[in-house]
This record gives sequence, C-alpha cells and structure tokens, in this order.
Amino acid sequence: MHDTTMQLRYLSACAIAREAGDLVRKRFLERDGALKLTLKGPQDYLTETDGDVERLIAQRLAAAFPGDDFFGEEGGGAYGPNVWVVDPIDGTSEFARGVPHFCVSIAFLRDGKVEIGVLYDPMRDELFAARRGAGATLNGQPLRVSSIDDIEHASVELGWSSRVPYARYATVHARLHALGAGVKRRGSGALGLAYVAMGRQDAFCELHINAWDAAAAILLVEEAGGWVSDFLTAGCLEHGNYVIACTPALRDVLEQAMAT
Ligand code: LIP
Repeated sequence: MHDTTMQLRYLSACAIAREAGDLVRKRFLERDGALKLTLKGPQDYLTETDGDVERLIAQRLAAAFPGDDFFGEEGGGAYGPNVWVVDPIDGTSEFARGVPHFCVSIAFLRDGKVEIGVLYDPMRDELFAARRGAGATLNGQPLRVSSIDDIEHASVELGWSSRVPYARYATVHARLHALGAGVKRRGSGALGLAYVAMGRQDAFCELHINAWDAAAAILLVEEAGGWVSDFLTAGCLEHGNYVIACTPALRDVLEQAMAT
C-alpha cells in the first residue's frame, strides 16, 4: 500500500535536513578562530549551534506533522509510536574544532522501527536518504554497499567515545588490525554508516553509540544491501547500543572481533 503520509514525511525530512544543514554550514564558516568550546564530558563537545539547529528541525516537523513525537540529542523529548529522532550535528567534535566532517541526521520511527532515514552533509552537499523498502540514495542516485568480502581488503571505521573504557576499544582495534583491516575513526558515526551504504568503506562498528546518532543511517545501510546488527533493541532509544554495519560477507568476522 502506498502510504502518502510516509512519502510526505520522507520529502519533508529531505527538505528540512537541507535547511538545517545550510544553517550548520553558515555557522561553521562564520565561527571565529577563538576556540570557545564547551564540553558535556571528556571529548564530548557542545556548541550553541546544536541547540539552534535542533529547535529549527523540531519547529518544522511540529508544523508539518503535529501528531508526531520528537526526540532530539540536545533537548530530549518523547518516544511515541510515531517519533522523529534527530541529531542536529553528528560529528560535533569535528564541527567544534573546525574540521568539515559532520552532518544533520533525521530519522522517523513507527512502532520502534526506522521507516525514514535522512542525513545531510552540508560541507560536501551530500544528501543521503532512505525509505524502508524503497532503497537508499545519495543526491537522488541509488546506493549499494561495496563488494568487499575479505577483511584483509576491508576499510573499517571503529568509532569511540568516552562512554566506552579505552581498553575495550583498544582490544577491538587490535583485533581488526591483526586481521588486516584498514582501521579508521573520523568522529561522526552517522557519516561513517552512510559511507558503508555507499561503499566508501566496508564497515562501521562502535561499542556504544546513541540512537540519535545511528537511527537514520542504519536504514541507509540496510536499504543499500548491507547487514546491520540488531541496534534498535528495547531500551536502545534511551540508552544506546553497540552497532555493526557492513557488507554481508564481513558479518561473522566483525561479530567475533567486536565480542568483548
Ligand atoms: C558522535 C558519534 C560518534 C561517537 C562520538 C559522538 P555526536 O555523535 O557520531 O560515533 O564516536 O563520540 O557520540 O556527539 O557528534 O552527535
């Protein structure tokens, strides 16, 4: 059945992600050299732009879909049967330090399942978008994961935050390195997952990531033919979870490497 309201939500999410991304890019280019940074915790940056962008997205979605709930990284919210889960700037640490590697992430969940996932990287003008069952695109062009099936030839991003003891991260990193993988960390889990969907890399793993960071991007990977671990389990919306997203052939080796 063609759900016109879901299609309207999808198109609206794409337009709102672009509008929000334009604000993020404006603020990024206007920032002065002085590093006026605030931190929510070790290596966990917060900028006033995060709040401004999240409020913009919340206002646009409330106006278009007043019956939906909203949950944002900065302001929180409610998780109803129809809920938008938003990260206004994923890659905040990069934004805060003047590195152009971040995106706006907007997901729509129905009954706890991601139906729409949209990411916008305003610095590269890359709009990643997916509707469940309708494929994933980058600026309107179809996305497919890479064909890499050997860990020795794989490019793997392993995310980290201070939410995870470094020893666990180091254990997984060493295992991946020993397997021959090229291991990277770029600071935006959402973009890391989107790069798996488009074949720029072959896997993204993180021992703990928040729902608002990953919810939109995991749908991109699934709709692009990739495999994703069972991320949105009960409690994930409130507490986050580990995530593995990869080409299907790398699933087993990565599940073993991530077992800590
Ligand atoms: C980030 C995630 C990343 C994680 C960072 C941070 P933020 O989200 O995308 O995967 O490793 O610590 O949580 O804070 O930039 O929205």
